[in-house]
Amino acid sequence: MRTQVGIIGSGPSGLLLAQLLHINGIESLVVERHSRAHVLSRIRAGVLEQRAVELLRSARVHQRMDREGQTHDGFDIAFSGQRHRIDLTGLSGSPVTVYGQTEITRDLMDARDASGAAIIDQAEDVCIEGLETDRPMLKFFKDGRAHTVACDFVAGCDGFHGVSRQTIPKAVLKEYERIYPFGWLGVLAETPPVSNELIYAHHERGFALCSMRSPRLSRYYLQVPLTDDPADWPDDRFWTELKRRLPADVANSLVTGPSIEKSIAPLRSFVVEPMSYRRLFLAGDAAHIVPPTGAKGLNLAASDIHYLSEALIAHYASADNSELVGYSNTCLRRVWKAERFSWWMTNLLHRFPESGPFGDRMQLAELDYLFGSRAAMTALAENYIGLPY
Ligand code: RFL
Ligand code: PHB
Repeated sequence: MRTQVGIIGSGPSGLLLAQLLHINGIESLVVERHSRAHVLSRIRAGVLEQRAVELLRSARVHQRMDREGQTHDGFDIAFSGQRHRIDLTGLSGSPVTVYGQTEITRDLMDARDASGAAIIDQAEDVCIEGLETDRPMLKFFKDGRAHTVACDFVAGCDGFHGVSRQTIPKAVLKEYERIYPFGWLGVLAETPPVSNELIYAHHERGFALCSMRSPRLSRYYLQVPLTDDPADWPDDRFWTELKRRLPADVANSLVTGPSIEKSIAPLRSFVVEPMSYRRLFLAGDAAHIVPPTGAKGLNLAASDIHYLSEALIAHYASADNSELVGYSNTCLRRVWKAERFSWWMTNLLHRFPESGPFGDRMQLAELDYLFGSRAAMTALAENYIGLPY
């Protein structure tokens, strides 16, 4: 078999790339380790920058998003028992859209099916060979049979634990990492959201976040120790702890109900440089991870795919390789700024017991400063709605 672009991973990065290439007449093959049902069962991101929304529109997968996505002009930060609003649209000129990553993935899978091109799921032992040549090959097993696909290029869209990054010689890569000493316990519940905008809560017992997927579906998070297991958190314990971390008026109006998903995600900052090696291009979580506090992971995946799709289109349209050559540097400038913002927002809002009483006071002073300064709120807003690309 052969294809123009071999894509490893059918998360949002891989599927969006496949769709943008398809629209521009470039053929690709998507190879995924898990089943489609498994990929669609993962509950992840919820907040889209306007630029990511526009990219999904240009990929022609916007119809349901435009119908069901919710426009949010701001969000609240709660601390010391009070709520304070960040007016995103007023401060930065743009809202964000709340539409689940699971729904985007579903829309992209439907578009892929409609295009007649395949997603090879449940592919085993996917690996890349021949990276030192001009004709890299994707190899994998499907239903016990070995397959080899000759590619012009390979896109490593296989997330943090994928094979693509591991295939690049160690000596070429530099990795930057920070692991945070806590995780996020997430709960999805068929209850009306407690507020019509998101609430990020700083509390001495730890961070909490009130988010949503729709007017009937809520998503809540609690900062928990990394040693905790979801089984340690029966629903009653979760709701009780969430209420304790929210201002009284919010806690009193919280509607609780049975959880339909519960999981713990570790928090990590990670960047690999460079994001490409010969004909292999890394995109999304394969190249970088942000802690979810700034809602940047999926949005960074989108900007990588914007740059990569444009670069591949230029290559096939006019043999212009300059964007492919510049891909890693172009992405990394935006990646590092989103890393900085996500790290800052994580440090601002979580409890870090090891930083002691001085650290606690610094957080409160920073929060107090933030809401006393239009300049500081504007800086937060312009990063949250997403830096331009
Ligand atoms: P994904 O989604 O991890 O997809 C990678 C795909 O590759 C497959 N794969 C392989 N396939 C073949 N062979 C192999 N060897 C393979 N290894 C892996 C995997 O099965 C998978 O299908 O990466 P992608 O596409 O780069 O997308 C990145 C986003 O998923 C991620 O950045 C966001 O979910 C992060 N994130 C958020 N981002 C936002 O922009 N806004 C948010 O509000 C937000 N909230 C979140 C988040 C991530 C969270 N978790 C669980 C980490 C909230 C949470 C709790
Ligand atoms: C979510 O709804 O899952 C979500 C929202 C905002 C974040 C992180 C996650 O910062």
